[in-house]
Amino acid sequence: MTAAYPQAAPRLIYGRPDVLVDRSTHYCPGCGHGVVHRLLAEVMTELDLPAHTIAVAPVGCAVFAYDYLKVDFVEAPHGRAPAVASGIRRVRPEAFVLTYQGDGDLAAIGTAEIIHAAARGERITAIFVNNGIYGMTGGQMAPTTLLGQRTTSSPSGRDAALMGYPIRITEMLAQLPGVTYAARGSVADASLIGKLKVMIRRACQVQIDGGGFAIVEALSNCPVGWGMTPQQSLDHLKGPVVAEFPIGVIVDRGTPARSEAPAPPPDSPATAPEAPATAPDCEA
Ligand SMILES: Cc1ncc(C[n+]2csc(CCOP(=O)(O)OP(=O)(O)O)c2C)c(N)n1
Ligand code: SF4
Ligand SMILES: [Mg+2]
Repeated sequence: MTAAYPQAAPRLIYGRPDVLVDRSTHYCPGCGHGVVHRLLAEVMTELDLPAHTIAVAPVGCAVFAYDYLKVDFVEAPHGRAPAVASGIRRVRPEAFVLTYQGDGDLAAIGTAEIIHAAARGERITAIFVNNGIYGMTGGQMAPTTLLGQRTTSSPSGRDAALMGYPIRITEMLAQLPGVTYAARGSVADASLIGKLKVMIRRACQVQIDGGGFAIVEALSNCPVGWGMTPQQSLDHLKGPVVAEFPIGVIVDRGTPARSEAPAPPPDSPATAPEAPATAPDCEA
């Protein structure tokens, strides 16, 4: 006869958030997009956001994000997610508005849209997945491609004299007073993924608290576009990629009441110049 031992109640230590659809994705093995989807699903669930969320999907490998996250989605033309999100913000002031873009999408064709959405201090949360390449279209050079990196459109490696330098666009955006929060994390290992989640959570909380534009750049891997195994691509992320794109919070201006004007940058005059008493003559 076997003795009956008391059984401890099962403790769930890892589960799939309901907002993450239970299906296979189209992403290549080892791709970082799935990790970022997972973090978003966890954060949205923890902050009770899915029912109030309107997300904007990019054109790029994450174009099918709407098939994997169970929230309302709008599909934007390539690069235009911040403009679409700004429109959604105006007609649905109560919604939680999220954009998801790759580096070709956000830092190349959509440069104007992201800069002006940030300058306006749009109350949206932007997730920027920087894998240093145009993944979807076959691995062409992006503005974030490293110097020396071989791509299908820089087969001998990116040459600064011919192709310019990589753009740290998150640092550029962080200078704008409309940007409440800007940070860069990475999917390179479990510890960094945990830190990236904290950043995504903060970027979502900023919007909930009535702050301005919030952006998190996630350094991600594209093993196929980089011509590497998944493990090699993670090592590459931790080496040359992070050397060019440092990880950390770039700015966190807190979340002032919406009625307060955003703080002026440190080197600008404290007050705007006064408008002239009379309108200048405008003779054509
Ligand atoms: C207006 C327009 N221009 C160009 C394209 C072609 N195109 C589709 S995805 C893409 C680049 C995607 O790269 P990225 O945004 O970095 O996303 P990834 O696939 O790397 O995640 C381009 C140029 C398009 N679909 N629409
Ligand atoms: S091409 Fe790159 S970014 Fe696109 S799914 Fe494959 S690994 Fe991911
Ligand atoms: Mg890309």
